[in-house]
Amino acid sequence: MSSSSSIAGYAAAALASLTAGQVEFLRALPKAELHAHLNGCIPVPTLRKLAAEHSDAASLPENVHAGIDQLQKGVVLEEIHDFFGLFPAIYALTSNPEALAEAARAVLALFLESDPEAPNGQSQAAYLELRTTPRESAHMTRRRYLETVLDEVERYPGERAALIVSLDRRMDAKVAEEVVDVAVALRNEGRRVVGVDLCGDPLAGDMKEFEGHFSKAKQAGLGVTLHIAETTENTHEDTLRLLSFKPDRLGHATFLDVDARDVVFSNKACVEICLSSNLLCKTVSSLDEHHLKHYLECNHPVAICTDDTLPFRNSLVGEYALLLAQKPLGLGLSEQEVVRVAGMSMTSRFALPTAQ
Ligand code: 6MZ
Repeated sequence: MSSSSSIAGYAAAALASLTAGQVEFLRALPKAELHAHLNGCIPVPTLRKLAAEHSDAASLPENVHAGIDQLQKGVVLEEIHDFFGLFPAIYALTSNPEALAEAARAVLALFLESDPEAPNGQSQAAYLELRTTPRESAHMTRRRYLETVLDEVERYPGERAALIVSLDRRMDAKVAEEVVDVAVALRNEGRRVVGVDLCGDPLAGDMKEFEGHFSKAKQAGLGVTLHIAETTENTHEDTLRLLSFKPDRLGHATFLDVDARDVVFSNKACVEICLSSNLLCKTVSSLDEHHLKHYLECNHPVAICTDDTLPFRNSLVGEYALLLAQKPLGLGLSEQEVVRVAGMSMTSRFALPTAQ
């Protein structure tokens, strides 16, 4: 899977504006992808293969094929809430262990295997922390789901890949507890689970319910990252409550008010920045308005990430191109600044279990 021919939109335009030397510089730069959702990063050809291989292909809902066509052409989102409707069609294809393993293998390869377009065969990421929400189905338990993904992650050495277990804001207390218990148990068994995440529709759920789950994960030595303040509708209380869980990293953190920013700056929690995602979900109107600029000015740790390469049709190299390209296609950072930013992603990785 190539990183540039299959990409489109903001990242592709930024990449196309760079010289061959600049592209080579970005490819060779050691960088960590710390915010990539498994089911949001499945390459289109893999989705088509899974649809064809489905045990009862005729029974697949009609919207699955139409959904894949739409993802290939590019989805246009009016607002971030439209985004979450894309997943049921994808989930219909990754609901048994064999299909899930195939999807996980393809996503790991996308980030970690050599890119056919790179002259020296570099991969996009030196290291990938892949995240996923364990789903129960007629074919697997949540534990089996995570074991299946871990089997694929652990084909790579610890310095290249690890797993973050996501809790969805829509989960009820019983399911969230089960997910954290399984994540901790797998970690204690020496499996390569490095953290837990909170994701899903940014307005769903009551965050009071989640505090105990994240504190249990922390006590077990897992890193904690939380999607936070992703929309203007996220309340001050919601944001401050999530910060009170003392996360190690934050996803997006687009609409932090002054109080919340003070907490984030004093805790030095790394902010996972997803430029194309924010532009395409219309939570940020232009690169010039992006909150990344503020974090860079304040020398606050950030990690540049892709979020969901499937709907956003981006790549990690493309996201870094958005830093280096001249305005208005990019932020016009110098190569030296880009090296510093990439270095921050590498130092913000979660710790591996001691045995690895
Ligand atoms: C919040 C997101 C997200 O876990 O099934 N997800 N949650 N904000 C985002 N930014 C736009 N992008 C993806 O991957 C898909 C799931 O990740 C979450 C959503 O809950 C989505 O269902 P997994 O592998």
